[in-house]
Amino acid sequence: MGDQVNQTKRKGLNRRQMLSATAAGAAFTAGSGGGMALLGGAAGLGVSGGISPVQAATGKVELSPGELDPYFGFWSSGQTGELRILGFPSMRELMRVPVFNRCSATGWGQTNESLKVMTEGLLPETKEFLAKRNQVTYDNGDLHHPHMSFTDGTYDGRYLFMNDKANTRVARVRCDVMKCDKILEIPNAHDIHGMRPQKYPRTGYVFANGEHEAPLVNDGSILDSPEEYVNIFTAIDGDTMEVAWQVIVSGNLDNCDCDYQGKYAFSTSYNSEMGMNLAEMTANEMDHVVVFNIAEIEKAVQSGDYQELNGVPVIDGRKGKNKKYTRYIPIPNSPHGINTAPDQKHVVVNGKLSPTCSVLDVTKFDALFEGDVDPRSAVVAEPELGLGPLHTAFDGKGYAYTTLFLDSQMVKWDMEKAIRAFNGEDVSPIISKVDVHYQPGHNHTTMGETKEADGTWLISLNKFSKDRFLNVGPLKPENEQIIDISTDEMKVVHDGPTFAEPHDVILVRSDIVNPVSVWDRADPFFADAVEQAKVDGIELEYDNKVIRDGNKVRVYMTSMAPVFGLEKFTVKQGDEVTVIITNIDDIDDLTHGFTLGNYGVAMELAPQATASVTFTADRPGVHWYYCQWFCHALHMEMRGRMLVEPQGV
Ligand code: RUQ
Ligand code: CUA
Repeated sequence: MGDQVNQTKRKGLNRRQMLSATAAGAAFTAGSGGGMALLGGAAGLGVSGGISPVQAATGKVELSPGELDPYFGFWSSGQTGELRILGFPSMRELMRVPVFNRCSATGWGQTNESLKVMTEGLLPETKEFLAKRNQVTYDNGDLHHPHMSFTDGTYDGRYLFMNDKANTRVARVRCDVMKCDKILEIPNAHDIHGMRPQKYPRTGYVFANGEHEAPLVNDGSILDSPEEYVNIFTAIDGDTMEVAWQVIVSGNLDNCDCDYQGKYAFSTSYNSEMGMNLAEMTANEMDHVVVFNIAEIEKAVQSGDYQELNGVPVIDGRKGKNKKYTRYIPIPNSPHGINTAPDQKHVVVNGKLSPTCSVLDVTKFDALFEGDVDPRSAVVAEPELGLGPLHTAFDGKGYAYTTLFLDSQMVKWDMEKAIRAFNGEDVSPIISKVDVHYQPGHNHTTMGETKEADGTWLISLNKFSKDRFLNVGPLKPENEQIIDISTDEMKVVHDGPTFAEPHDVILVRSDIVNPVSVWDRADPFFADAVEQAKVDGIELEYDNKVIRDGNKVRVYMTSMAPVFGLEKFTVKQGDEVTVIITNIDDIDDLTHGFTLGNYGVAMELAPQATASVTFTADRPGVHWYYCQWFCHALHMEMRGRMLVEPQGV
């Protein structure tokens, strides 16, 4: 285990610098302090941009054994409800972080620590509703959009935020431990879809779109009066994870983004008609983008120009109401994705049912709020790109890459030329197109939604794989393809199947994200268990003891490869048992687990973490508990017995 101890120092290690230093590979294998010094020295070589220059030049997606990826990919998983972490561009799946789902491996949705995260942000009425179903939280989620927190226009490695369309929630994952620490149910809104963190000055706000319309007071008395239906835009405080304010809008809300100046957020609407069925929703040729004036909305919250609904200030930003808060820019036709370019000036709105993208200039937004200016004056280009534009990514060199869902293609185009063409010049903005397989939705470039977009890779997230992989039955995987964008001709260089349904991804330079390898004993994640232990006079790192408190029993033990601190404990049938385990191994990658046989109980015990689980001991007899994370040559022997004495004994 000696090597492993040394490797706990890996935190903060920068692989790019390591690859640049010739002797570093050997030093790393040795895991010595000398190796660290060598790596530090390599920083002086002045390699920037976060990718190995060799890799950028060759367009190679495969990495050699032991080589680390230059980017983290943070993937949504759609209706699976979790966040996934892949190395990019190798596409090696590194981790699944349970968020809205339950996880058999880690006990997410079962441990007291995770249940706290999953329940504390639910609305009272939801808790009541779930209690009637004998549930404390939802079991499902539909996670579409993962985005990292920003500082000054680029990723800062603090948090990842993500939406749940299924049950109207927004969650936050801590990047230091890669665990979800907050889940907030959004009141008044329905079915959060588009979601983006504020880019400047920092996050700050997390903007979230309620996609589906509902009566503002949704008490069951209204169905067929669409004029009573509203849609709600929400700004969440990303630090406290509380709703800061909401805005009622006209039309529905699909995707959103914001500027690099900290002044405006904006959302697409595909149902400006406020239709209630397909024909009604697609009736108009023009829908819109709604622009939110953040400073004016904050002033309204200060001055009291709002109604309070479920404890949240709700501002009326509907069309024809107060024009200080919102403006509506007409856009053809049922626009979907909306993406701010790294030039910090332009915003691309993807037309979906229109073959066009509309380019907005954020420097023209001030004028929209100042006088009676035609909102279309903020549109500076509207190139025709192909059928079904859904999302656009950027390379930081002035090029945009748009997915064409119906054409099953990616189109590369020149934003400056699109603007010139819009002004009457005879130029075509389209550089090239490449087939993808099949029907792309989101796409993303390395660092592409930040001002540090580096234009190395593009990924296309395709909704259908059809014939690209071995047939696994009627339910097929989706397909993700990596595209080399180092030249004008785009080249598909990698196919990868993936399960339901990663809508979206962000590609983050690996030096930005530096998780720890071992938990800090003072971490707030398990503060409740620490608190309870204090009350019980227990030192979590040393004591192995059973505390009885009426019919509540608290079982404290440690884990250290390959033994649990208690080889057995006894409770009575009907007791409410809480097992609290502290993994005192402080070695990199030495996780244990606690699985209680035939009790449906399992949880992860990462190095230096405390985890706890509560259950009713209603099944008498001997029940083995065992460690389910392979931890030692004697891992199979890492087990113990719970005796449940039958009632009346
Ligand atoms: S949306 S395929 Cu849920 Cu991000 Cu566009
Ligand atoms: Cu501890 Cu396996």
